[in-house]
Amino acid sequence: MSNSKRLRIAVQKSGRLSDDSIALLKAIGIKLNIRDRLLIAHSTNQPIDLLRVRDDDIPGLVMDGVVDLGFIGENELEEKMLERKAAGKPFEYEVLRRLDYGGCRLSIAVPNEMDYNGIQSLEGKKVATTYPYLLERYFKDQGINAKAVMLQGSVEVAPRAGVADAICDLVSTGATLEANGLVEKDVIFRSKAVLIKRADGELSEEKETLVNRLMPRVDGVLLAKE
Ligand code: PRT
Ligand code: ZN
Repeated sequence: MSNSKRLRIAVQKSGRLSDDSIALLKAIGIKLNIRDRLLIAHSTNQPIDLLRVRDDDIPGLVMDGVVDLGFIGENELEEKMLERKAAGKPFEYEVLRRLDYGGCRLSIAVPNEMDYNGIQSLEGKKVATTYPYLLERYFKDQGINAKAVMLQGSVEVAPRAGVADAICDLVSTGATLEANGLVEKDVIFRSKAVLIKRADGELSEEKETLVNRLMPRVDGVLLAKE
């Protein structure tokens, strides 16, 4: 990014968190000129630049100190933290605020016809997921020997395709599970969107002052919506 004096904020370019994150920035008085195809958007009234990327990239951008702040779902944040920790990469961050959108749960679901008597029914089985680190941590905590099979998409069809015995995926209404003949069994993680800050050293005084000026406005917006 061109000017390191400007506060850099990473947001999801296009997806479930994009609109609410942009709406929050606007609600706290940040004017943005967003052009659809561009990676970077500059604020016209604050020393702030937005980096618009895939949500998967946001934890790493914050943890590597490439951006100062980021909006991200806790599910993705925690998964990437575990992955980076295992790989010996920087994995630290600070949560500034838990937000009021992006709510979902990461759950284990099994085919309707499966005889399921608790998590021990998955002993020795394969479970398809996009969140292998969160799932394997859960198996470990529960003392279960099961295998997380990584799939980037179409997780809900894995049992029918014979790729796995069960799945572990994000759920909000449950309609996707139902449409695929699956039943939600164990919630392993509850998630919302959060605003995070890099923790790899202090921000410059100007940036810190700006963040400290913006946070009460975020609180005001969250409170007004309660
Ligand atoms: O392109 P990019 O990588 O940026 O986007 P993405 O496709 O990885 O993510 P996106 O936009 O789908 O989701 C971004 C974040 O939104 C997630 O990481 C969660 O924090 C949050 N979120 C909230 C959800 C859901 N609710 C959700 N329901 N993310 C995904 N889903 C999917 C789920 O995977 C399943 O396919 O919706 C389906 C289930 O929904 P129901 O309502 O049928 O239960
Ligand atoms: Zn993604």
